[in-house]
Amino acid sequence: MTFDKTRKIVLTGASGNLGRFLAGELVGRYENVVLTDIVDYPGSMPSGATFIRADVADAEAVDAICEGAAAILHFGGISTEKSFEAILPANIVGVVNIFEAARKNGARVVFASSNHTIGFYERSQMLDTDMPTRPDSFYGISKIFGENVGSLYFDKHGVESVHIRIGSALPEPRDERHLSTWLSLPDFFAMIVRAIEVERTDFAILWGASANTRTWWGRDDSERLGITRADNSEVFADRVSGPTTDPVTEKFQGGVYCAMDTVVRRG
Ligand code: 15L
Repeated sequence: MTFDKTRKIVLTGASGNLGRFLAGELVGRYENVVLTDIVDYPGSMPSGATFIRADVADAEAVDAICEGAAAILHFGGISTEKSFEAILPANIVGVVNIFEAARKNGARVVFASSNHTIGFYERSQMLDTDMPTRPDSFYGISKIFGENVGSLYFDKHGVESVHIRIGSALPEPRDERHLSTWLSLPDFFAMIVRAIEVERTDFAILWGASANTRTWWGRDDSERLGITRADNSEVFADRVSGPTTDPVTEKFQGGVYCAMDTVVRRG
């Protein structure tokens, strides 16, 4: 069955970098795109989209925005390492609110997970998504939490979700690490479209990376979902910056997140 493009698609985190890219692409394909973020949409809104300012930690607001949605693309919350106090409402409470709204509306969730769920694996290791997680930050823990909420809501309530462990989604890779973690924007959008439109996903995890020669990431649910990747960072290999001088950053897949001292400094 083909996906009905008039159905409502909600995008949280719409004012962020990836959110703005997605918003622009989504309106070209879907007729009822609702954008939301805790901050206003910067610049001009993609034509045809509706914007509602809201905090994902506010369950009532999330419920109202998601009413009647077919898919909720959850890119809201904090997207880098921050204090646990900051992560808690934005990424922990927020993701539960999203899945509750999905349950009430029979919606599918596409979750912006991250490579920081596995950041403390060494760069010499090839990973599959069914290997144990190894977070490198409170941020990474919050993304593991989101994946686990997805697993619970599928098993308990039948809510489908696709969790994309995004590597480095950028127009072009900038440094040597990105040659392994890069996700081109066209590959990213193709993944999102498939995650929204494929007949059935159950609970799925994808590596959010292109077909990079230097990848650290192997098996995931791509085949089951019919996802293919067209781009390879290797074409940029002679243009990226070299390694840093920090041995921890260079040893682990999460890079600088592994080297960061705890950001929790009270008082
Ligand atoms: C992420 O999850 C972050 O949101 C992004 O800012 C980058 O740090 C990216 O990972 C990365 O690991 O390159």
